[in-house]
Amino acid sequence: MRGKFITFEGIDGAGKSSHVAFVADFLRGRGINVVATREPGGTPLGETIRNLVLTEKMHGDTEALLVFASRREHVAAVIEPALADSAWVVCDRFTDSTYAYQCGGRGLDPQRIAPIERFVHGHLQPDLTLLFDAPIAVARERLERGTVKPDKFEREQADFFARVRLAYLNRAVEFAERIKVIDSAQSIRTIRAELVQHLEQLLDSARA
Ligand code: Z5A
Repeated sequence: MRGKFITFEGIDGAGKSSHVAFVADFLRGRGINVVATREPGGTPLGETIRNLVLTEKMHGDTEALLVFASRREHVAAVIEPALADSAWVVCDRFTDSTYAYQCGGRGLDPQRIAPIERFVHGHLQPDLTLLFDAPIAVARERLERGTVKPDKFEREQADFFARVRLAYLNRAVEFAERIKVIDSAQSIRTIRAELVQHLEQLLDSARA
């Protein structure tokens, strides 16, 4: 049976990456073969593109095309083969990030992105997207606590993140069946309990 595709989304510092390993371990505990990966990245070529996107100044269109180039390689080399092999794929960011960051944040017209999305993965959409949502101030405070040097996106101003957050929340309304909004200002323990509920539902649907 084909595996399931779960994606994690949210503004920088919302806390999504903290939960990727938890979700992967939970599913492994249920006997599922899990591939945990990320975007941009997930392949050697994708990681090279990630480095460019996170460090180089570039036009918003170039940024969008690069993340989709990384994604095309990722879908072909990692995601599709894993799903076909019955593994579940847990992916830190996917195309919702492009609509949120490049369209919401940078102002690209989503109608220009949609044909590229169809070209790159028209046949594939996540089965479940966990959107970690927190007020900008909470996310900023968490990022500032970290010791890693901020990347190009993390150096953006609060209004950029406000637009990214709004774009995410609008997509959650548009794709309410797929995108589940998690209030990530809550404690990690409370969030994990909520994640387990969503995963149990997906496991039920996989068994049905
Ligand atoms: N990007 C794009 O522009 N277009 C695209 O199509 C794609 C990506 C795919 C890299 O992503 C960048 O690529 C991204 C957008 C762009 N922007 N940036 N930067 P990334 O996922 O690698 O980068 P990130 O969003 O900055 O991820 P992150 O650093 O892993 O942050 P996070 O996942 O939101 O948070 P975290 O690391 O899990 O947690 C941050 C801190 O908060 C950490 O100390 C935790 O211990 C703490 N934390 C987390 N949750 C809690 C709770 N609930 N309570 C208290 N403290 C918490």
